Amino acid sequence: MKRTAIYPGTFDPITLGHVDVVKRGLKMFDRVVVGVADNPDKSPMFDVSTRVAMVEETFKDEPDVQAVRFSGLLVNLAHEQKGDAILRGLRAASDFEYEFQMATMNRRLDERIETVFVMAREDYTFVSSRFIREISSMGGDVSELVPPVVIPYLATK
Ligand code: COD
Repeated sequence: MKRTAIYPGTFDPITLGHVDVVKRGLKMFDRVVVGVADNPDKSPMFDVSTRVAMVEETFKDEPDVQAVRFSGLLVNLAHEQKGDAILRGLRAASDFEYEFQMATMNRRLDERIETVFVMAREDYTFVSSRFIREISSMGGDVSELVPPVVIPYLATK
């Protein structure tokens, strides 16, 4: 039976840190569904369709990775997509508290769905969408930190 991981996030925009998490997820799961959150509270730089498009273009040659937009509860997305686990990445101790609360809450909502963490690769521990947005909007070079497809999107901002 195929094992599916749901990798949820804001992906505003997708970075090479996110790509690394997906690739490592594919070593443990047959399929990774990247769930792009449509969360109006966050006022992201890119609208949700653009964030989904960037993920789709990044993984266009990877048939086992699919991008979907979601709103509402993550566990509902996991049910819809027949997900076996939630996949998340950990960069530093500062990520831990939020991730721990989220994993605990999701387990309360559905006992069967486990959250699986992968540690960020050393070269990407400092990469975050927030820094990418900030550096890029101030004219800095982020080409070594995001998938090449993201660069033209950043240039529109
Ligand atoms: N290396 C490794 N991992 C990384 C890196 C990196 N360089 N950068 C980011 N990551 C990891 C993050 O730690 C995270 O695990 C994941 O990648 C996605 O990151 P973001 O920043 O794009 O996404 P978030 O953290 O903003 O996503 C939050 C959700 C949208 C998942 C969350 O708000 C949610 O689940 N919303 C749905 C509502 C819900 O179900 N709520 C109840 C559960 S608490």
